[in-house]
Amino acid sequence: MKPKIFVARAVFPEVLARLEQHFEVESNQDDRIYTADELQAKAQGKVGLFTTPSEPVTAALFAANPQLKAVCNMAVGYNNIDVAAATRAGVMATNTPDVLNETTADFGWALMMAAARRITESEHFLRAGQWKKWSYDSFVGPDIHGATLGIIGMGRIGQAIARRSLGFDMQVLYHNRSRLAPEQEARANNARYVSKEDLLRQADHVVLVLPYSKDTHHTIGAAELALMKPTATLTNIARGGIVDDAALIAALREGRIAAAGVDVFENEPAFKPEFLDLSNVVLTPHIASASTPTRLAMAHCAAGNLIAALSGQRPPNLLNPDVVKG
Ligand code: 8YV
Repeated sequence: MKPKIFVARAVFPEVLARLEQHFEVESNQDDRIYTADELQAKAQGKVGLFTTPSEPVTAALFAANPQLKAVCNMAVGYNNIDVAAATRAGVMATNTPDVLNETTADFGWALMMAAARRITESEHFLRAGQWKKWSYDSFVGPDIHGATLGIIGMGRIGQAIARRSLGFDMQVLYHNRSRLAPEQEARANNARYVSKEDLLRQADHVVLVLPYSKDTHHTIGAAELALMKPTATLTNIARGGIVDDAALIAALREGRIAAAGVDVFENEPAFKPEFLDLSNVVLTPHIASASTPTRLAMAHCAAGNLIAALSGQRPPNLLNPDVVKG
């Protein structure tokens, strides 16, 4: 008898086929996002779960499913999983770091540049048949090249974003929980460590790439937005909740910052409808890692973690090593 797992969201058929070689797989056929209670019910009798950040994996789920051994998230972020509760329950939790660094960094740049250079706004104008003449001030915005880039959250993705700034002759400021080693700063286009406040005052383009937790909730709110230059842009490819979306909407509406790129929202896939009334924001549906090769690599990474965890090996991306100690 193969061990039973539940795959909580639709996934590449080849990854499902790989999992089926090892496990008896029940999968989410309609790709609906399950509530915590529904996932808890689906986990009954399963030893492994394949999840994404849309699914809340709670302490109650672990309490109701003592047979569970591993929860493998297809994402680098894992704020949907109560890892402390997983550890207490002896359940391995894993994520998919590294495989998405470069693709996510590419997208951070694309979104920042689209916001600064007003790409979607001007395309809507063209598509609406409003382009009647050239004008010296049509869709002007801040420059990218030669500007100061501010990165909040200087992990692997933040560093990949910083490296790309070399080609744009930018200065890089960063803020992070801890300062990088000098050789890491050098590789990140000589990024300079500053306080969050100094970064917000000085940067022309601020990019957010930090993990979400209760400590990083509303890292950017009204007070922080007030520090930014009126010509600056803000790009959030981190997590909804890092930014106070209501405060961002107010700042954009009042022109207190020039523009924003927003890929993640508080309570997504729902988002504040006021965003839609603003022309100075580029809105995307949480797609920073969405290149075909990267999403496939993420899915295989999560599957590999599940296979390792349920065959008595230490999964490569174990988040709670205390579970396998001793
Ligand atoms: C995922 C992400 O695509 O990795 C993460 O943390 O936010 C994205 O890369 C998304 O979470 C769905 O798995």
